[in-house]
Amino acid sequence: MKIEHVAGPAPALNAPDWVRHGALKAWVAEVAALTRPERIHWCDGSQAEYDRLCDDLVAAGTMQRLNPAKRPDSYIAFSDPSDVARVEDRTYICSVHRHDAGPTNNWMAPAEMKERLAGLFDGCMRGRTLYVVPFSMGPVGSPLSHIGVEITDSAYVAISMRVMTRMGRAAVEALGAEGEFVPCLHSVGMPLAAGQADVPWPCNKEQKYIVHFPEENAIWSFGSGYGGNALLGKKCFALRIASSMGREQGWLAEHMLILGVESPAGEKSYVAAAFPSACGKTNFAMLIPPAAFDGWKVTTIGDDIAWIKPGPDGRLYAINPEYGFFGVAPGTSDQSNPNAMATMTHNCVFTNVALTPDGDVWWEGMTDTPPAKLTDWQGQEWTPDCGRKAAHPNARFTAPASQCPSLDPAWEDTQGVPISAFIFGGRRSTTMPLVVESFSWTDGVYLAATMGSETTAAANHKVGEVRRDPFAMLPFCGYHIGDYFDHWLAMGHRLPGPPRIFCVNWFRKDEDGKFLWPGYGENMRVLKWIIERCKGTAGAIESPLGWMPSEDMIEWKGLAPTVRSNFRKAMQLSREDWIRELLLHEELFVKLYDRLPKEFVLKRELLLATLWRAPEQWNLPG
Ligand code: TSX
Ligand code: MN
Repeated sequence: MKIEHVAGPAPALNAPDWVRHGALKAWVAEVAALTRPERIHWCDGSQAEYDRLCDDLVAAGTMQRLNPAKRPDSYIAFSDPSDVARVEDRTYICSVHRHDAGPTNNWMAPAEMKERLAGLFDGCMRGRTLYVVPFSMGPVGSPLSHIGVEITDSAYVAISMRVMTRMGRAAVEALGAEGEFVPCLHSVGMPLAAGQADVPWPCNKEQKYIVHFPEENAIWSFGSGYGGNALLGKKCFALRIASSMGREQGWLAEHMLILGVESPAGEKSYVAAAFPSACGKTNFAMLIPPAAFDGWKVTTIGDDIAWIKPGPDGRLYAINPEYGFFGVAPGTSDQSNPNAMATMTHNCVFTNVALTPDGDVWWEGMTDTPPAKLTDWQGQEWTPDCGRKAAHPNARFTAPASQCPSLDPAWEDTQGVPISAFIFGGRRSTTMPLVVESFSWTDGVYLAATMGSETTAAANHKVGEVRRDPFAMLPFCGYHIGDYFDHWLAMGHRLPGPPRIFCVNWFRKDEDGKFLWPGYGENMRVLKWIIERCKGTAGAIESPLGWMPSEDMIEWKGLAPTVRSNFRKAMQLSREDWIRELLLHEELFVKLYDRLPKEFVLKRELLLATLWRAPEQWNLPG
């Protein structure tokens, strides 16, 4: 991207001899001239470099080393209390035409936004090091992979990018002299005057901007050092920019986990699944089947993002573009997710969790009984009766995927893994059945487009209200969400045998507010039916909503009969609930009206017509 206001002296470019890309060097020089860092460091991605940057971060007070006997090679960081999560209201899609960003994204004209950003970035790295962070999203050299280069003035970002992406020299070498890369410009937005002391977590409390230019595949982020605001390979590149690239180039960038299921006969299937936040996506990606499922194995390809392209055989193939996990820590335990706990025993960066007196970490939900004394995420002394949370609800672990015990052997395969099914799920205490398979690709896209989730205590809104989150992509789609639905419809119609589409709901409750389904590892029972539907070996009943398993089509071995007896309730469709639900669908459709696929209007009418019949005329499992 062209930067207009250039002035003042810049430090030596310092490009190593393995950087042969002229346009990359020119971009770095241009950014340095604008932002005026004290020095420039090109990241090679080596262990020595990681260790040195971690030492620097410890010296700066950003991180503390954890007790090597408890948590080897691991660190804890406390962020500024004003910089703890993605800032959706400061996130922009800057397409030339407002309508191409759609009604669900913030928009500003690119020229106007660039002018504003150029003002903010002018001199914003004074007194700091500019790190050049080259990275590959996906295995280096895979036809499904894409390369980015993040310029950042945060060493915390540089070391996090080494865990979360294939970062360093190999990515630059794959780029060659004129390969394409996504320029990702990031600053914490807190320049240091001569002699000014730094703070442990620099950020800009007044101004934050997370900006995407989908028409030139560029990202500018200002003012935050946290998570998706700052690790630009993840939500900004791998979802927002990549979704826009995928639409142009005929592929999908999705907010999906990818897991493998191996049957006792050794048959392997892969599924990709989308869930909104607070549905246990990482837990599902690392699921451990119940003991009764002897010989069944679940393996992990990824827990957050999938890049999916049609292969030469007409099937869809998926990669996980990431290299690590940036997971929510609170709620993660040896009960909810032993594989995640094992992944973070070493080489892990924890952010905004609590620190134990013996130099280890703790968070709400990690153990039933909290430690008697802690240092909380704000550095304050904490006791169980103090009335505050020890860890921030959005506290994170950053750990290499390679340390995950359930990691799939094919996770770095350059051709990706073939996807048999897409699964969509939300947190719904009513209305949505435990599982349903759509009648067709078009019907499945409708179900995914209208999916919603009940809000939990984590954010500042009414608890229990249903929020529509189409494909779990609402905050992550880099263009008009109506066009996105259309792209999904078109993708399916181009394939000879597209994956089947399923909806699940682990969170249905009875009249007393008790969960009807045990969840966690027991979800294997639903997953098994899904896999067998794909193979054509499981039966189903034709309900008004789609194909559903009856009780005898589910494997119940090893589960208490009381749980089994809840199945019918967990599968029920209520006419009242569904008529209310379809009114809410219309609320969403009105917002997207001129770019809403016509199929959706008709599908909604068809559902309404079917459901209006007396429930005694419905086919339901039971
Ligand atoms: O992650 C969850 N999954 C998916 C696991 C593969 N959670 C945690 C959600 C918050 C992130 C779940 N919570 C799941 C689930 O399937 N189901 C539930 C609801 C639930 C909670 C507790 C019990 C049963 C269901 N039972 C007891 O605590 C005994
Ligand atoms: Mn996510």
